[in-house]
Amino acid sequence: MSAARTLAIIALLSISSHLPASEKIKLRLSFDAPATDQRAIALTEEFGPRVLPFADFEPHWNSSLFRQGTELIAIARGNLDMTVTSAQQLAEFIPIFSIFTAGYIHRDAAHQVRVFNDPLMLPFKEQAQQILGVKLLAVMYLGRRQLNLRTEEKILSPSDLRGIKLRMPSSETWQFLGRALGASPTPMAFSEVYTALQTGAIDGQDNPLPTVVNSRFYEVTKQLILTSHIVDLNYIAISMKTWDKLTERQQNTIEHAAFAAAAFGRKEQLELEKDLIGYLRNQGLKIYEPDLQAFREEVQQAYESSDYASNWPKGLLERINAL
Ligand code: KDO
Repeated sequence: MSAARTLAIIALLSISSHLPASEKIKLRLSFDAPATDQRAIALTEEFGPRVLPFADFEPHWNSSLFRQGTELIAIARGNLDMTVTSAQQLAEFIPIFSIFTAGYIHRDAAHQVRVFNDPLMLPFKEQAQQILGVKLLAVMYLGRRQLNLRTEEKILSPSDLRGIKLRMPSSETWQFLGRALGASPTPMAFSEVYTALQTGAIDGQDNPLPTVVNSRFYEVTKQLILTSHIVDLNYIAISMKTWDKLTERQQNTIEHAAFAAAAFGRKEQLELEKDLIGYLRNQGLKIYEPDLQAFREEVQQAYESSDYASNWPKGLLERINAL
């Protein structure tokens, strides 16, 4: 964080009233990313300090508190205050979220923000609150997911992925995306992926370039295929039980802090994505541009003819595409 920003935050904190530690609200967050991931840094540097006057932000990275995919249930049961969740995890409980898990649905980071801020998002936010007791505060940019394999065969189109054992996150919609890409998907928690690539238990994984670097997957893989099959996102989420304990002023501060963290993380992640192709090539990875049209057509066709699409309110896909 720049010195100017640090001074500004200190100044902000010094004038605002600090609650005694005993009266501070505890905000325990569990997330599956490592502390060095840009989204973790964004929350530590931009969210924590802004809520310091009245809340004790306590992040737990690397799924050290709750396993990946169990955070939303923990919040619903009152055992966790915050998490960074995904459309795929929400879709496990709220089918309409499956539209945001479809390959090629979001065009870029700016499109994600327009969609999240648009009135079309209200039913999604309301259902998350009503069904899970979770409030979605802001949308984080995770990045364009690429195929990252330990095999060396050239992959140009979905048919080349036949028989490739591709690890995808455990949510059912991730497994669907793996099949839509033409591979044989296998579910696995994020924290197990490096070892599985090292031992050959899987042929590959998919994640954005910043994650491939941050989790050092390039050490145990041979190639990247730039499918950009989903411009992936996360949502900063807070328990409604925790939210309802806050004053309106504290709620506004929390919303602003989440927005600031998401904006900071998005800027950093976009910067990283630009620079990492060269870096990964220097680390020995072969990097290929596949037949994007072939992947896009195959994936979009799979979703449009899927049961998921029957959950999507009429016209919603067109409204998302029009933003
Ligand atoms: C993953 O498990 O591959 C995934 O990318 C899923 C995302 O939704 C997100 O949870 C991410 O893991 C973690 O934040 C690690 O980057």
